[in-house]
Amino acid sequence: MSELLLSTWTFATIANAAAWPALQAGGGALDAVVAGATAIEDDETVDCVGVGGTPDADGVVALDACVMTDPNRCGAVADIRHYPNPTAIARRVMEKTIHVMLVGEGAEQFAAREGFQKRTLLTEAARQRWLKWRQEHGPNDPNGYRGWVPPPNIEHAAHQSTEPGDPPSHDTVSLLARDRAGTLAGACSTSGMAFKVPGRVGDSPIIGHGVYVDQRAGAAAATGNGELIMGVCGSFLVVELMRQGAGPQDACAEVLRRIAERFELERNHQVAFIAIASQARGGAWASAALRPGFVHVISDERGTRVEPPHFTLLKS
Ligand code: SD4
Repeated sequence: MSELLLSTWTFATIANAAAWPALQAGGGALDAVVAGATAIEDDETVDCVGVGGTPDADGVVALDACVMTDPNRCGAVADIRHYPNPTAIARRVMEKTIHVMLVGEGAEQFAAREGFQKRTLLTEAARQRWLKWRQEHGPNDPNGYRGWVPPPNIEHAAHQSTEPGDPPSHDTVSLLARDRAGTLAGACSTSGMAFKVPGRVGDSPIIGHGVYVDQRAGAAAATGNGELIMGVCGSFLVVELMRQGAGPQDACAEVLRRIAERFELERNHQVAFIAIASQARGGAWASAALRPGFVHVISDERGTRVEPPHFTLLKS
């Protein structure tokens, strides 16, 4: 089976550049998704993952991530505030504990014991974004938490006309890889929704929501508004539909339809999925988005390309 690395949003070219050479040279799928996510986490210019990520409403950067290769092989962390590489910590949770998910202080103690190095996650650029947001929509907003308008996600804003001054928001790197042996792996890493209510955790680190991998059926990963994805167990459902015979594009499209049917969508709501069918199911891959604006990054035998999704549900 030929190697494949599929990831979300333009900035994932950083991930593919870091991870593709080793994958193409025969490296493992799990190594590839962790290396790709780590490269983005370490890049301060990416304002939604790792160092440089956008903080919560209190100005605190809180990172979430997970990795998965099969139902019995997955790891996750959430609310990581002092360590830049939550994906590598999630992998360590999978490999070194009997658990799937560690959060907050306990996750950070685990990271310290495992030798991960602390680093300040809030950059000056992110602090300035937060100060601007706080001035405009801060916690004194008379509507309370519900009055906090979810800002448009960065890539959506870049492709659509949005209100001037809308702050950029939630984006996430989700990665799926297939190695030479045909093994699939998935990872997802994010600083979550910009200016989120402190303590909020989205889909990204939750197995079945942000990522799901079953070597017998396929792999899927999500990006976009976590609350919408969580309402339908998004990534799990994509894989489950592939298990039932759908191709990856139809499976992603069906889950997006389910979201559109069951939520009152707002202008800024975006969701996208990437998916790869298992070897036994033909190995095809696809991406699909709720609205225009999403792009995936694909590396395969033809090289690395940034492309629009195969399917978009809504026109705008
Ligand atoms: C979250 N799904 O925390 C993430 C954010 C994201 O594109 O993917 N934005 O809800």
